[in-house]
Amino acid sequence: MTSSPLSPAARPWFQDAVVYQIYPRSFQDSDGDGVGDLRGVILRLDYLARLGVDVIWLSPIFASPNDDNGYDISDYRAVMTEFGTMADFDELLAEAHKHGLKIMLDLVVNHSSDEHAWFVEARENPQSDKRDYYIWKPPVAGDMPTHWQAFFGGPVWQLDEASGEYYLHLFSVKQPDLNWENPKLRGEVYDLMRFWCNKGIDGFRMDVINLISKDQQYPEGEPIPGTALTSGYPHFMNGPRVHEFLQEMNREVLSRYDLMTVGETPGASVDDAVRYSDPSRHELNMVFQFEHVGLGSGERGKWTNAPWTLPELKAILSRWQTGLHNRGWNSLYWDNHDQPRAVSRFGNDGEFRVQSAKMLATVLHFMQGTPYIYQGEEFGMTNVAFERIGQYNDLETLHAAEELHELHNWSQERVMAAVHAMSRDNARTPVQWDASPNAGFTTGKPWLEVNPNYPQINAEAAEADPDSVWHHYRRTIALRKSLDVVREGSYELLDAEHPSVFAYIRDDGKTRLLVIGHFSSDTERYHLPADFVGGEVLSSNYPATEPAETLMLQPYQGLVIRAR
Ligand code: ISL
Repeated sequence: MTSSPLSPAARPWFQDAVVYQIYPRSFQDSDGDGVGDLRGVILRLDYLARLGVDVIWLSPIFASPNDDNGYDISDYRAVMTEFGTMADFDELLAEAHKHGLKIMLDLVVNHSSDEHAWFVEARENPQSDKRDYYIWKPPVAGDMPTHWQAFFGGPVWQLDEASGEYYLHLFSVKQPDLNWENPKLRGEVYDLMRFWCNKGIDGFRMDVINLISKDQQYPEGEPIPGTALTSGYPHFMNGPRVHEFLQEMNREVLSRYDLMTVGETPGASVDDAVRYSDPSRHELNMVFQFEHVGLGSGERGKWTNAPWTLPELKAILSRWQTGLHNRGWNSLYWDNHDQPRAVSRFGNDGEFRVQSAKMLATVLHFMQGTPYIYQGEEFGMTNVAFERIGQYNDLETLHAAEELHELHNWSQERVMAAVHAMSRDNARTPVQWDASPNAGFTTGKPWLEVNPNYPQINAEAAEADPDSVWHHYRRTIALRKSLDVVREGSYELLDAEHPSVFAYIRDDGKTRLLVIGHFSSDTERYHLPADFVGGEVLSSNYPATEPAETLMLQPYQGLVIRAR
């Protein structure tokens, strides 16, 4: 790949795009059933256009029994009944395009639902050609083929009594893995992708796409302490044929349309990401890496929620910045539907909620890559702390709460503290649109309770306040687009070991930017590099800061300074 900047015409549009993720179930309900829907998204297109984003990524909208809220698909060519009809989708796509917004769909093809017609037939009739669309294994010495642990707890193998064979499910029992070794199955996937491409969609986010190729030996994994299970990660993450499959998908589908693609790739290293996103390899545009959101993981995975330090966070993000520069392309995110709210996790959602949410936006959006904003992040939505586990919905949370208590003897208090910090439902409480009942999300009973802080924290109030997190996001989006250096420039981390200041320089030979994020509720003296003294402040979350030799950084201050 060339290191010289491409002319604007030759530049792929994904490099200039800002993506906004919608989790449709929690976004906007239009018909009072308590579940967000496609017509609800149409109602909010003006809002998204005002914010200035370019692309909407819709979490799965397809027919699903909702074991995992749409990440278990029973018909890839139908819209989930609760979300509306195909006519609603067509209208949404047309209306989005009129608003200058592109639509990216969520492609979930590592697994389907066990209620998909393919799996129903495969299970009922082992002789059918659908049997081999999934992964079946006979018992080994009367036991399951391996003891790999599923992402949502328990083993990955489920015994099918009728045939005496096990099927593989890396996620829930209701999410059987598809067998990518079977060329006919791959052909089915490419067909369903074409179905949506022919409607005119603009891209795919690909769910756990780096798990589709399994080590065909199915070796046993490393034991997981305190359980009878093992970790199978090395045997299915970035597996032996994954690049071959993606190149085939690219030839068959992606290269034939004007699409943006991002692969979700837990466990991918920088080098893996280069292999996925180097344009000359014809696979994907970019991937979601997991290292920074994995901070604090421990013996019980994310639930361990151990303390992390700023130098660790800086080291990770900086390694991705320099590692992909001129070799691939980064995606930039703090938040999504699987993660706790960024302002609660990386910022301060109490006294400094507004300042820290703005600072986090600044630190992320001036890096090289395509930024992703998760619904509600743009006005600083926070984690929720429901009192009872029964108020939670997410299957991962519910499985974990049970396992941590019953298998690992965690007290209920400890379990609830972990749930409050890490549950995926932190991201899934309904979007807080205004101060009316249920935050304007629904006129009915919301499927998941609204965060009780909605009278203070909501989109309407944020849009009305020029000093809000929302306006900071709007200005940040516009500012980064006006600066070529954000897209093209090199990245240099300053003061790697500084415990509370995240500072880096972007430089494209014409413009030098200094980006500073202060991760602390104290003040801090910080010395500016000489060429930024007297420079121009392009963005700040505090009033008038003069770039003097020594800056007195305010709590959670975020700044962008252009060199003289
Ligand atoms: O959510 C996680 C950690 O809390 C991850 O383990 C997550 O399951 C993993 O990143 C894969 O996520 C994707 O696939 C899952 C689905 O539940 C997630 O919502 C999706 O983003 C299975 O389809």
